[in-house]
Amino acid sequence: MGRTALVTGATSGFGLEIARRLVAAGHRVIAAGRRTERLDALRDELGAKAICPLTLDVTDAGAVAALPGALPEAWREVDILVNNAGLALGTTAAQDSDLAQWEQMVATNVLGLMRLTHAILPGMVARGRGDIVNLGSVAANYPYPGGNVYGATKAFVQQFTLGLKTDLAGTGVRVSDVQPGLVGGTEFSHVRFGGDDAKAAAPYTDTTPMTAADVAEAVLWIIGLPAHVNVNRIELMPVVQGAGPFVVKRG
Ligand code: NDP
Ligand code: 8X3
Repeated sequence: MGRTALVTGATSGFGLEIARRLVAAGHRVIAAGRRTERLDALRDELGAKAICPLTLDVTDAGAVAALPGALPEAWREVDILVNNAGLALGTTAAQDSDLAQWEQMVATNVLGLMRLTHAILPGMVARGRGDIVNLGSVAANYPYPGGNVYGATKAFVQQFTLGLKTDLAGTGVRVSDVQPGLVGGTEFSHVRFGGDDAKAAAPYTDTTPMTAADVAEAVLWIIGLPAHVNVNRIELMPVVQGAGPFVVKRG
């Protein structure tokens, strides 16, 4: 039977692909993001029975705390929460970084994800079932130059997921951290480099990154596993990627 999912960051990239695939698999989706016109377009594309658009800035603590009560009555029992909304800003060395960018990454990737979970989790536990899938990153596991706060936010996602897993043991609620590496074709790099198209394209030039479809496939696999199986964390890289070398300054 179809379940009700709430996908944050459903206006673009992974979230949009995950929303489409959830609907194709027979579920219905509360599609959340700040760009209302894209959410409305998704509802028009897939139908109002399949998509409930939710204009939501995950950094708005009050709006998140009002969930799920602020949702239309028929959509309040969220079975699947995909905490996908997130961003990286810049690749500047820590000592040269913009504090406002750091704060926005923490507000979105850490506080937003944490607050969404706090709002939705009690209902799942009361119903004895539910799936929370958090979008982490390989950046949680492998530091790279200029990845400082972004990587730290994704390390939070990993540790929070594992902490939730411990608390939720036996409740029927599952929780997973999906950690992709290089993925092209989303707006991630465009956002990271402030709309500079040349810089945004560089990481994907002359190579074969993963796609949003690859990540969505993993998410659908996780939630489709038998109810007694929990994927704690899963790391995905394209074949062309590997962990970087240590940085050694000489001279
Ligand atoms: P996109 O930039 O394509 O999508 C990001 C989504 O997050 C958008 O839908 C955006 O919606 C939403 N979002 C950003 N800020 C907010 C906010 N304050 N409130 C609500 N929604 C917000 O990126 P991806 O699809 O590539 O990335 C999705 C997730 O996956 C992120 O958490 C990212 O860190 C992670 N990730 C990405 C990788 C990659 O290489 N692409 C690799 C590993 C992890 P809107 O602007 O409409 O609000
Ligand atoms: C996004 C992947 O390598 O740009 O999380 O940090 S990376």
